[in-house]
Amino acid sequence: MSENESKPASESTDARIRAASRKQTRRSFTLATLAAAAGYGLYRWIEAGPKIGMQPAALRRAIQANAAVSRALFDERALAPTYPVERAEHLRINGLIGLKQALLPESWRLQVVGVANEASFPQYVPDVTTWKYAYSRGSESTEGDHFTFIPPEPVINRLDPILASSQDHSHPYEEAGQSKSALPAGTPGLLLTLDDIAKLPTHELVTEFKCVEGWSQIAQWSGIRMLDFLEAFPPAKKPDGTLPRYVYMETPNGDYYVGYDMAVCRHPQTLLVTHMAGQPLTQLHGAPLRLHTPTKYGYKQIKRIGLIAYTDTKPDDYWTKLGYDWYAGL
Ligand SMILES: Nc1nc2c(c(=O)[nH]1)N[C@H]1C(S)=C(S)[C@@H](COP(=O)(O)O)O[C@H]1N2
Ligand SMILES: [Mo]
Repeated sequence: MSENESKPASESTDARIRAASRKQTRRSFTLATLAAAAGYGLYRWIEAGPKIGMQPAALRRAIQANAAVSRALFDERALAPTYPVERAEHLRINGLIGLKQALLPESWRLQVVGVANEASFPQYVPDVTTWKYAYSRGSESTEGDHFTFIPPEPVINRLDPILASSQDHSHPYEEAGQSKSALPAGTPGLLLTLDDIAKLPTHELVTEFKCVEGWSQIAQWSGIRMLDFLEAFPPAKKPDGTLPRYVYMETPNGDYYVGYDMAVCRHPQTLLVTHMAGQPLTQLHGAPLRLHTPTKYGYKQIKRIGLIAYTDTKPDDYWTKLGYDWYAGL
């Protein structure tokens, strides 16, 4: 038996991922150097140009070109760098689609659709769409209860610099409209509680969070791996024996929605997050469950997940609909 064969399979996989990761870091550095060389004049031109959605149009086109390059060059499984926990910051709040009312925590369930042998699970229901989420305007908040601090909308607008600066759009954050992947009534599936999810092993990750608007912060996340979730609640095979290629997620009211390739969901750093900075998620950071994937931009990291559906039809995706790259790869 060679030295390599005696190692557990996961260890050699990890080593390969790390090697690929180092390669990616070098390439990103080269791209950054080129971008810096393009200089201040270009930056001024970008700032002065028209805005489309979240960012200046010119910057968005450049990012889309980079996304195409990254798809061609980079291994989807390359690991994003991690940091010592001391470097973690308090992540700012950005993007409130689907979060404008406080969700009552006891009314939360995770709808899961497309699970193999779903009827054999105790959480099986014949129609997940009849589940009623309940909301509060938040004014009756109890001291120290992180679920009820959400202020009414006008206060949110004043507090959030991004929202405050985008007042020239009539509905800047709801422009993509309803999801084409919304579930039809009568869709069977599972209704999971947070306890059902918390039974899976917890993982912690300190990674850089990057928003396509051009800011980034190091944050400390903990939750369960999407990979473990997929094992606990595996997708049903299609009649031809193959697995569905996509995962679709949306907020409880369906206002924000994101589509993922199965490969992203199986990435070892893709987490279903329950805690940030050691504390349970707050409402505006996506309580009780959000997605974190350090290999993708922030707009792929949905807050307040209400539905996870396995599907073989490429799902609708809020920002892709508005012209942003589906892969959103870093
Ligand atoms: N439900 C929901 N999730 C969302 C968004 C949103 O508007 N609604 N915005 C996305 C974007 S663009 C970013 S940058 C991150 C911001 O996460 P944060 O508020 O925790 O910093 O959330 C992402 N997930
Ligand atoms: Mo973002």
